[in-house]
Amino acid sequence: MNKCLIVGRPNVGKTAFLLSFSRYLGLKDIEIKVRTSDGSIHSRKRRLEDAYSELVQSSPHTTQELQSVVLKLPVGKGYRVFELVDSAGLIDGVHANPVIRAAIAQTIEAIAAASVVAHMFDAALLGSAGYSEGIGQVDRDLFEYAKLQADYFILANKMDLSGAERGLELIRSTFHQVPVFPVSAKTMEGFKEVKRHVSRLV
Ligand SMILES: Nc1nc2c(ncn2[C@@H]2O[C@H](COP(=O)(O)OP(=O)(O)OP(=O)(O)O)[C@@H](O)[C@H]2O)c(=O)[nH]1
Ligand SMILES: [Mg+2]
Repeated sequence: MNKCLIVGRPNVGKTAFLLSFSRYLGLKDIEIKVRTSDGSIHSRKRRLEDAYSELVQSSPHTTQELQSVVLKLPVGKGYRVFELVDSAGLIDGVHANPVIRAAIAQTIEAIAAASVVAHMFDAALLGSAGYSEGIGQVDRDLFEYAKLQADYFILANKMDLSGAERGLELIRSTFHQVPVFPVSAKTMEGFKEVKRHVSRLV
């Protein structure tokens, strides 16, 4: 099955996007498949809103394993089925916690294997706190690597917050010649355009 991998620094909203996009496509109950870094896989079905309250948190490094949902995109008279995969947040440098290091290693392996990569930024943080806070070296490296390796696009998230328009401009002026979609995982702004784009890639 084709996969679209969501990557980015901690707290940019990757998990919120996974769940909101699933809701946008009509799901109310959700089966989340988790792949642990030792290679085992387990799934759990539950209410989407319960998953959201548990898995989306304001603290960084909440997601420490690959977790995915199988989604159906309407295409023509039929559907295209694909797996949307959420990952552990990437950081500059090496984290002191071995569990987080293992999670990051798992994300990096997944990037190397992915055919579609969605690289997410917190546009509001970037717009309000500036370039050095909002874009890391890891973002620049990921951009250089993933655009060669996969169908690559950028999600500028948190467009519902003030400062995000400025952040979006900074993203567009830094990362050239790749599609950039302004979105809000909170309000679902921009989801229609992402849906159209992803349905061409998966
Ligand atoms: N206002 C606003 N807040 C958002 C949006 N997306 C995510 N958030 C908030 O940002 C915080 C982080 O969201 P997560 O989805 O857990 O972020 P993540 O990228 O998965 O983080 P890690 O798993 O730690 O890497 C939470 O407090 C969310 O409620 C958005 O579009 N708008
Ligand atoms: Mg997460």
